[in-house]
Amino acid sequence: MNQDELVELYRQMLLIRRFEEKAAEMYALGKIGGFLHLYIGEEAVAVGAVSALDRSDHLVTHYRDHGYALAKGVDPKRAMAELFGKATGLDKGKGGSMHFADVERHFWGGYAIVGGHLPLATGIALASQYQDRREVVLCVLGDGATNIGEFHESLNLAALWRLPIVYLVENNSYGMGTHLARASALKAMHSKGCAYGMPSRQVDGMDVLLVRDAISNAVDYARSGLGPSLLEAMTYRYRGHSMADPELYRHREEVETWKLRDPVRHFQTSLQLGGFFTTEQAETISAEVDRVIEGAVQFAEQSPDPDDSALWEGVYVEPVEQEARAAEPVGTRR
Ligand SMILES: Cc1ncc(C[n+]2csc(CCOP(=O)(O)OP(=O)(O)O)c2C)c(N)n1
Ligand SMILES: [Mg+2]
Repeated sequence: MNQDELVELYRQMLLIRRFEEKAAEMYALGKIGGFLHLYIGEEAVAVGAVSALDRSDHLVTHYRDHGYALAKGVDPKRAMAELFGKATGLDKGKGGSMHFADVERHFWGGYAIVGGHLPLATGIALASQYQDRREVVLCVLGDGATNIGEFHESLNLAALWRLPIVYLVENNSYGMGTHLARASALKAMHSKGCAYGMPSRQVDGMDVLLVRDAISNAVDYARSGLGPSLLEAMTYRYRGHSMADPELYRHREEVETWKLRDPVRHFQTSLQLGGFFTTEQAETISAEVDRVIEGAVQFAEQSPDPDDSALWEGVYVEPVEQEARAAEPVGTRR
């Protein structure tokens, strides 16, 4: 990677960190309602993984989705507006935190049902293979989702049909308030891949370049027609499961120990030591990111609420639209 690309990875991680901090603040002020699952502490996983994709590759993830949306290039203004439930949001204010999506960027969500998105992601990979598009799917899930039936059904078919998909488990040790040692028979999530004969490995999820490297290899493997892989990024969420979590299941010391390896600070230090940027340049990036976040909040505040009639929009696909889509030649269908 060249200097600009490295600095861009840093900027994206900082953008996610500040976006999430601001979202927490806005939630406390009552400007954001519903659920809010923050990604603070896990930034290196999304940024490293998405940087290994081509623009047309597909991304499907679970409800802790803000970081992935921003890494895939979603406009922070539209993301913040979605949290505020405004008409200018990514889903016109009707999806909220857990359902970010951006069809243009092949970012298909944001799913609230644990493991429910795996068959969808696997289906997108099947479509890519069937239509010979050479687009790879990155499917992100939590450690908790590896115990769900859809995980096993999806990995089985993906391996059987050699589908172009990479399953990436974010192992943050917990599913809500339950430690994975109390929920999973196997402690290493990637070892579950051997049941389906697919390449599997663990990677340090606090190091953006290591994540990027691991995902790049898996993406190349998938794109060349060899099939799926299962990766496990070891990471940690600094905040509770959601904003409503009193965090009675873990000790403060555990959180503090993980913070010592903070992915954003760690990467900033590496870049400075490597001579890729100076302290002044880091400060300039920080100020720029702050401006973007302030702009996003302003945009969300000033945007209109959805009209009542929006309740009836986007519920069903019009039959005419369906027919038109079916008539498109194979390979151009969306
Ligand atoms: C099928 C299903 N069961 C239970 C829930 C409630 N639930 C929401 S998040 C969650 C924990 C998932 O943990 P993990 O997959 O490790 O993701 P993380 O929150 O750690 O990122 C559970 C059990 C749900 N949303 N869907
Ligand atoms: Mg988890």
